[in-house]
Amino acid sequence: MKRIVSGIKPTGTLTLGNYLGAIKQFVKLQQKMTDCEFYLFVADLHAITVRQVPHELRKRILDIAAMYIACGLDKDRTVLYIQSEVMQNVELGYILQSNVYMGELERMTQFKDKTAKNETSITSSLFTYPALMAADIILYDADYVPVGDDQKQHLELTRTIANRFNNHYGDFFTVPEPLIPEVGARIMDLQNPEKKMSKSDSNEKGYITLFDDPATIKRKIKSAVTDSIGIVNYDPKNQRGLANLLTIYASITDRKIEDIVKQYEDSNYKQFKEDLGQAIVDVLQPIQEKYNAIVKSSELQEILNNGREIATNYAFKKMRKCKRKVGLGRK
Ligand code: AQP
Repeated sequence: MKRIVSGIKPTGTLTLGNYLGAIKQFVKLQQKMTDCEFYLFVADLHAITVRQVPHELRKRILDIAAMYIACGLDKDRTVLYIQSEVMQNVELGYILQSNVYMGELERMTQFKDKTAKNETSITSSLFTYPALMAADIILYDADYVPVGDDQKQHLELTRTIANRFNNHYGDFFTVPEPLIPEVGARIMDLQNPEKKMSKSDSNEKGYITLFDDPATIKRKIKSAVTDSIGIVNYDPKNQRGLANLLTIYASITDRKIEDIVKQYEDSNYKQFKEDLGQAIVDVLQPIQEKYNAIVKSSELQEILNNGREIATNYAFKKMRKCKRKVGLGRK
């Protein structure tokens, strides 16, 4: 059976970008790829690469786990776990740090972007993050990893690391393939469509969270940056903000961009934005209801306990063999 692995960092409140670019794709994959098993984790160790407030972090970990289920993942076909609860992730992460070069890590655009924004307090774990990410994936012999556009480079490095390890120590890790969605691959910031929508962004107007109420969602869409052209058309070069809204519209409703453009050919941005706001509300409201029902339930705790047990069993056996390959320990 093929395995798909993916995770989300609890660095902020989940955004529409996380939903459309990752969680929704994951739900679709689960419906389509019935012969695959799904390992999904909350990447709390990655979150602490930048300073977090402990009680907020702990709350977000459960929020993300609950949201995964609320967004429609089949809990009976998902091994859902918290990254820090499976210690072998860290163990392998360290071994993989010894199989990746400084130059490779320095080339990662996400690291370059983050250092550019926050020049004074860059942690060493932010720099070595791709080695831990590689461990998250290859420890479980993932065949596929669904990733947004922005994570493509990290996955490429994961493949490089896995191949390097296999070449040096003999075939051992499965080399994962990326699964990149066609629509919704990259959702941009509503106020600055030059950068992607991010949950840790300081300007709340730039993103919609999965917890926003209907009025907030509509207000944020209404104030999203567009242009003075005034015609609903998909032109990412000259109408970047509008192109982003069209991408969101298409992705959230599972429609084609050209059909939406046609629908609004005699209309204006105001009507378009009102309908888009409503379309987002229609999708997020039932998700929020499900989230409220599950987040404090014992069911969620059971799902996470079960996930931890399955992931640990696999990881324990894999690491025992991995350490033997590398020559660590006594036997
Ligand atoms: N704007 C986006 N459009 C499409 N997909 C996105 N993802 C994130 N932002 C967008 C996808 O969500 C998954 C989980 O991401 P993550 O939390 O592990 O890391 P990230 O990509 O760094 O997400 P954020 O929201 O931008 O977090 P911060 O602000 O902490 O850096 C990934 O599959 C990602 O592609």
